Amino acid sequence: MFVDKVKIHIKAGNGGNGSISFRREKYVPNGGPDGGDGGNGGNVVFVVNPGLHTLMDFRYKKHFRAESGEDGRSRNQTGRDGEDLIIEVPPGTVVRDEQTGLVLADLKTPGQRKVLARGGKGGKGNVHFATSTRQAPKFAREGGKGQERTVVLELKSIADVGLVGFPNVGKSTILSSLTAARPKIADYHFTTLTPNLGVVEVREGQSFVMADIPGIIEGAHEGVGLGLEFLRHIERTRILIHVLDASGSEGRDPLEDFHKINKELREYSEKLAERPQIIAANKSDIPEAEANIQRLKAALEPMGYPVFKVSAAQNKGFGPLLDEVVRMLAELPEPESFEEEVDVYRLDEEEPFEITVENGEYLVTGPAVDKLLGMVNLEDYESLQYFQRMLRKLGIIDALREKGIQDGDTVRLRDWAFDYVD
Ligand SMILES: Nc1nc2c(ncn2[C@@H]2O[C@H](COP(=O)(O)OP(=O)(O)OP(=O)(O)O)[C@@H](O)[C@H]2O)c(=O)[nH]1
Ligand SMILES: [Mg+2]
Repeated sequence: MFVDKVKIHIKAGNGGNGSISFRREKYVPNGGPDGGDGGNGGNVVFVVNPGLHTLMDFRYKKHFRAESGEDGRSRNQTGRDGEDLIIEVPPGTVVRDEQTGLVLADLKTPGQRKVLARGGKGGKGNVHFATSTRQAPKFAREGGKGQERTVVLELKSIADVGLVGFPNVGKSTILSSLTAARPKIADYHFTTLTPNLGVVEVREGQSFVMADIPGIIEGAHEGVGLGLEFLRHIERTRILIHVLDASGSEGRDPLEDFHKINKELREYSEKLAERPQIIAANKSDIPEAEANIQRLKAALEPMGYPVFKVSAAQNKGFGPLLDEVVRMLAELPEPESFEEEVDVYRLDEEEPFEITVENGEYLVTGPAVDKLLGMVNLEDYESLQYFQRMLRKLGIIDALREKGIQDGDTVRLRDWAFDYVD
C-alpha cells in the first residue's frame, strides 16, 4: 500500500528542573546555594532522507517523543540535555499543524531539516537566585514544557513532468519506454493505482523526472473512478503530457477526451489546469489513428497545444516530443516556492494571555500564565516578588488596568486568587 498522508503526534522533551540545594562541607556551617540547572529538553527534528519514497514507516508508529532534560543536581551540577529526536521523511513531505492547518515545513531538499517541536528550557538552579540580601534562596525554576502537537504529513512527489489522461491510453507504457521505471501495464482500466516516478535521460546532463498517475475519468472530481486525490502528486509538476488514445480503440473520441480531462483538472485545481500541456497522440501504430491525429493537430495546435504523434508500444516518435519538453522546461520559470511556512515558535506565542471578567473577577489564562506559574513557587516570598515583577513585564498588569480593574478586585490565575493593589 502507498501511504501518502498520515497523522502523527510529536512531543519535545521537557526541560529538567533547577535544583534547590546548599553546600554541605565540613567546617562550613552555612554553605551557600549550589543547586544546578536542569538540562534542556530534546527537540523533535524532521530531516529529509532522499532514500525514502513513502510515508509507510508512519503507518504503525504514530507517537514520537524526544528525551527530557535531567534535573539539576547539588554542587552546581547541570542536568544532562535531552537528545533530539530525528524523524526522517521523504523529499516532498509537507507538514501541517493539525489544529490550525498551517504549513509548518515544506521539506524538499535532501538533508533539509527543521525543528517542529522545541524542547523546554532547563530550569535555573537556586545558585542563580542568591543576592546580597537573599543568601539562601529556597526556590529554583521548573524546567519548561516541551512543545507538543499533532501534525499531518502529506507526501507530494516532485516531478517535472506529469502524464495525465483517461485509463488505458498508454501512460504507464510511455513511462516504461522512456525511463527505467517498470510500472504495471495491462489492457484494462485503472491498472495504475498509485503514482510511479521515472527519470528521463534525454541526453548527457539533460534529464527530468516524469510521473505516471492513475487514469482520470468524467466525474473524477466527484470521486468517480479513483477520484482525483492522487493528483496532489503532480501538483508540483511544471508540464503535463496529456496522453490521448489517437486510435479511439475504446470507441471514444480523443478530442472529446481532451476536453473532458481538462474539465476534471479544472475542478480539482485551476492552477493545475493552467499548467502547459503537450499532447502525446498515442497508439499511432493502429491505422485508425492517422485521421484523428490530423484532427487533433487542427483543433489543438491553434489553441497553443503542440501535438506529437507517438507509439509507446513501438517506442516511436518521442524524440521531437522530448525536445519540446526540454525546451519548455528551460524556458519556464523555476518552480514557484510551494508552501508558505510558518515559524513553529510563533504558534505558541500568538496569544500569550487573555483576560476575561467573570462575576467581577479578572480571570487571566493562556500559555504565558502557565509558563509563569511553572517557574515560580508562590508560597515563597522571594519567588512571589519575582512573580509580581513578571506580571508587569509580560504586560498583564497593563492589560488588567485597561479592563478597568480597581484596588481590591480579585485576579485569578489558574488556582490562585489575589486582591489587586495598584
Ligand atoms: N497498439 C498500442 N497499444 C498500446 C500503446 N501504448 C499502450 N498500449 C496498450 O494499451 C494498454 C494500456 O496501457 P497502459 O500503459 O497500462 O495504460 P495506462 O494509461 O497507464 O492505463 P491506466 O493505468 O489504467 O490508467 C496496454 O495493453 C498497452 O499495451 C501503443 O502505442 N500502441
Ligand atoms: Mg497506467
